[in-house]
Amino acid sequence: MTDLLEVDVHDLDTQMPELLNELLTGTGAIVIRQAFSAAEIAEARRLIHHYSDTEGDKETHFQGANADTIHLQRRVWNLLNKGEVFEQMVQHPAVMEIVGRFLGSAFIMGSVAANRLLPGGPGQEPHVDYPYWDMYKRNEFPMNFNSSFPLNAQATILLDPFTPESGATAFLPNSQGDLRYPDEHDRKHFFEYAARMTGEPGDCVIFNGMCWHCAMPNVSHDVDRTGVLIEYLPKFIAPLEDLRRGVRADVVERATPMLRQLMALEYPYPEILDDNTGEATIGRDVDAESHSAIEA
Ligand SMILES: O=C(O)CCC(=O)C(=O)O
Ligand SMILES: [Fe+2]
Repeated sequence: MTDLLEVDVHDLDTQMPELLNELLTGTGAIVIRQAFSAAEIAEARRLIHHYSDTEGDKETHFQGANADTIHLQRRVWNLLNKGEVFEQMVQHPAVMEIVGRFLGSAFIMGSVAANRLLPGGPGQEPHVDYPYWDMYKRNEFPMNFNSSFPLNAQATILLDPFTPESGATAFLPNSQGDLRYPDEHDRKHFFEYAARMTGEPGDCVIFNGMCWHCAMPNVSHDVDRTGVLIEYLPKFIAPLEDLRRGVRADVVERATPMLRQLMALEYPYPEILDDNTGEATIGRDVDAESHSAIEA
């Protein structure tokens, strides 16, 4: 069993090279133990249960084989609209520092959603995450596309005990290097050698979305297992959820500079350049303001 490398939030600068290597070329996953307080976790869990009990069935992914149990896997999307606690959760200071180094300081958020697996709920097929998530259509991606630099960082915040029984996310350590979507015939190897992202409520796992992984079946009788799934992307990747259009005005109005950056409000493209007046904006010699809240 691979133990997840634990982040020491009190000595991040010293540990940073080791953490970044672990994500890029090591196992592909690290963990911040007890990143969130019991009160934050309880509030997030209450809200997600409320929305998943009252909203209709939502789009989900990697569940093509589970038509009979799909109702036991519940998604809640666009969490920034569903409680202030999520505004805090997506901008945890240590996560921002690590992801800012991993993806570049102007990184954005592509999605913040919950995955709730009730007892009996199904696991997913092993996969890679957005923007790689449909790489089984390999010819739609650039030639020589490779794992040498990252275009995704995933954070999973555990709201319940993630155990082998409750369906803790499985991942194949070091599988990110190949950068491909696992085939059907890779699954036997995957399930034989997969490690698990186990932990307690409040823990936050950060992993490289190129690493093969999946939610596992919840075979417990009593653990209603929920993870908050946050997808971070470099500034130039189109986000999965349209936060610019989808997040309510009151959330945008009270957003910190970091949250504005995460919602891609500071990233101007695509733009109708034809509407702009004749000043120079980009170039080393232009005295442009930084677009990054982290650099500010
Ligand atoms: O909920 C989990 O354990 C993992 C979910 C996941 O990997 C996904 O939906 O992309
Ligand atoms: Fe995933």
